[in-house]
Amino acid sequence: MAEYKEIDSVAVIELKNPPANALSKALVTGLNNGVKRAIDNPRIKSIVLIGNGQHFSAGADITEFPRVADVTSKQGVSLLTVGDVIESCNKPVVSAIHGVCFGGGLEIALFSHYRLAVQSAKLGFPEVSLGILPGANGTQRLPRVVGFEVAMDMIVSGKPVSAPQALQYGILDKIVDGDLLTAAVQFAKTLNTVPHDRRLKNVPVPNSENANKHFEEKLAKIKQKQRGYIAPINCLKAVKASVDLPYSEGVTKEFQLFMELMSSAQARGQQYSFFSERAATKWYLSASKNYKVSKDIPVKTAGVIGAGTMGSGIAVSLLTSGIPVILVEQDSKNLERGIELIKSILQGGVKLKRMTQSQMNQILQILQPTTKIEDLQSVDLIIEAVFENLKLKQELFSKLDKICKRDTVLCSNTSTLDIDKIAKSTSRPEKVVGTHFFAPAHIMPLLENVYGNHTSAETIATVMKLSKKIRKIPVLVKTCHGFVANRTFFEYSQELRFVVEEGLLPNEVDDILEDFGMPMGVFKVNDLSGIDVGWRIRQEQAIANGFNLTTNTRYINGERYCAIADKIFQAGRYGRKTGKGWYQYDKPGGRVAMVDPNVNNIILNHCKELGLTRRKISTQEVIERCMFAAINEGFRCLEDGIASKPEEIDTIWLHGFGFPRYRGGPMFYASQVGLRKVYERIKYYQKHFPETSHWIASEMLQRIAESGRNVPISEWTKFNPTPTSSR
Ligand code: T1G
Repeated sequence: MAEYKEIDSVAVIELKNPPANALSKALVTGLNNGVKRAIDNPRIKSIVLIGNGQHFSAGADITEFPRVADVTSKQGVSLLTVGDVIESCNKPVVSAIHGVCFGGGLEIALFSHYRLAVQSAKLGFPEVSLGILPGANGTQRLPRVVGFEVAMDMIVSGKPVSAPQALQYGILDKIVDGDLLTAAVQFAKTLNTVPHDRRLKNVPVPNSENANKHFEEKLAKIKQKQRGYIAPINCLKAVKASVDLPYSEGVTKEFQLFMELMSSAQARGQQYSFFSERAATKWYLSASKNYKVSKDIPVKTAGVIGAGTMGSGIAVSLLTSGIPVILVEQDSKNLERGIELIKSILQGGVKLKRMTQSQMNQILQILQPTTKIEDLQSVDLIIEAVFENLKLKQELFSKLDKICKRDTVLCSNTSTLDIDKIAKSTSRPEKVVGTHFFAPAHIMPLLENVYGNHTSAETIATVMKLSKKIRKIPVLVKTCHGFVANRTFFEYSQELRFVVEEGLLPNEVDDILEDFGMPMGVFKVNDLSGIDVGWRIRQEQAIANGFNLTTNTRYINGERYCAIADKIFQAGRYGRKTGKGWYQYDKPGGRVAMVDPNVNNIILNHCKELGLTRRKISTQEVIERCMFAAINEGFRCLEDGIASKPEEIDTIWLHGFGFPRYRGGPMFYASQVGLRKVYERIKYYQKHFPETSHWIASEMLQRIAESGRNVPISEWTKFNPTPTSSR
């Protein structure tokens, strides 16, 4: 786990725990033994610590986290024990860094007396995103190198810094070219003793005069921007302790704040999220079709059809990842509007210093706008982002099938339509796949990729690989109406409309959801996506099912229906874009949502007309109803084989809907509430709302709940009553 060798008078200890040298118990013990061996050998004058493979170290081994004591305890070999051994060693210790040097890895480096790195290395403390803080004295050591403000920013944000930036901050002593080991050994040979100030615990925190002011400002920002999260606050407090307390007391404070986080439900949720995001990318259809064995087609050029808001955002995602795009619109007016949209998105990036003006100009060089669909004949992959209408998409795919080279992958950015029905219009159904982007497409991290019954493994591998290339978090699901995202979100939002029909006002519901941790209440989301959009979808569905939907509709085939949204639409309130929807806005397109008495009147009149008596509804009922409805549908997606594991559903909610990371996702939330309780409450709501079929409990949920034991989330799928053959 830690390999020891000697090069002349220098001991080299190589951290070896692929793929990222996570500091497992075994690696930490190996490191400790290596350093002690070097100390005991009189021929050795200095020590180099270096990572094997691609990284120095990704920090503590998160898979070992339930055993908290392993990370910090003074008993046995912990990071702190080995850290003390390194720091107090009289032979100079040099950390030689490449790849990532994160968390506990950076703490090891800060215990070392010198730090060298290659130009491409990245250093940081990402612990906050796991719901914890750097618990091996990182919060006390980093400020002693970089000062209070920079340490606070790095530890509270969790964002890594580049090697040049780290050099500027003083974290690194040197950036080296060429072979890192050779350079580090050469450097180590020039060292004889360890000066007092090379042991960071001896050094005061520089530039701490304005620490109180910076602390207060940061705290206010955290409370506003990371509402509900406790880790950033504890991170901040721990860094502040480095200024307020002597080192020995600061580390005690850090330990106390660390333990508080480590035992919190939030940390469990955030750590689950880390692993579920990774699990979600690992798709498996069969032994010969899965992420390990299936090869992708390299996407060197792409086409995007439709230059509206979605199409433009998709084009930007591709272009900024270096993929040349041919952008197709039906006429020059729409094309021009799309180009302007793309330019304004890129210009926003320049303003935020994410790119320079010249980089923006280079990006525009690889954009080829056209009104001729024939120009797409030789691209590797096409993403269609036209209006959500099956017939329109079928016609388009049929045309593309005739125009494009045989191996072009044809993707539809549909959010609901059955991929098989679109694929049917081509002679290459194996090349047809769904790529469901979320708006705004250049920002939202999720990409819900959807395979149909004929989609080939090669096509799936291609879109999964492309997703990563364009910096998205991909999840693969099977086709059905609405896939996982919209199927589960539909039940969530429908239940909330019922809550409004029964007694609460939209702003009251939104407040509850935002307190729960959603970035935006469902009615504000609805205003953003457009009330007209939802109305059109409902109308089209009704027509397709031979049903006439009116504002008096209360039931569709015996199912409860709430027509308030249709009445909001009828009042010409289409959402933010018209300056009014469920809320009143400061201006059309404005962001400031205000309660509008006219909306309340529409709701109250609706209830009066239907003779509905409104009632008080508790926060608990609101959360249970929307979350449990979504969770039940999540279980149904698993039963139907639309999702293959709960982690996929959770990743979709985290990155498609901004579900609070500290709650892990709806399925993880269910596991925390307890499936027995979830199941019982679903049965309770079914009794009270028999005309809403989403309260019929999923069989899989029922089986787990009635199993009489606390089944871990990783074992849920074993209870699937109807496992699909493809899974
Ligand atoms: N522990 C265990 N496994 C880890 C790991 C870690 N720290 N980091 C990565 N892995 C696994 C990951 O699950 C995946 O496994 C594989 O490595 C490749 O990762 C005391 C308390 C290092 C930049 O938060 O940011 O130190 O899915 O798919 O895109 O204060 O992983 O293949 O089975 O992400 O190249 C703080 C988290 C720990 C770092 C590589 N450290 N990791 O990214 O590949 S807490 C972190 C990352 C701590 C101390 C504290 C990234 C990466 P599998 P990957 P990648």
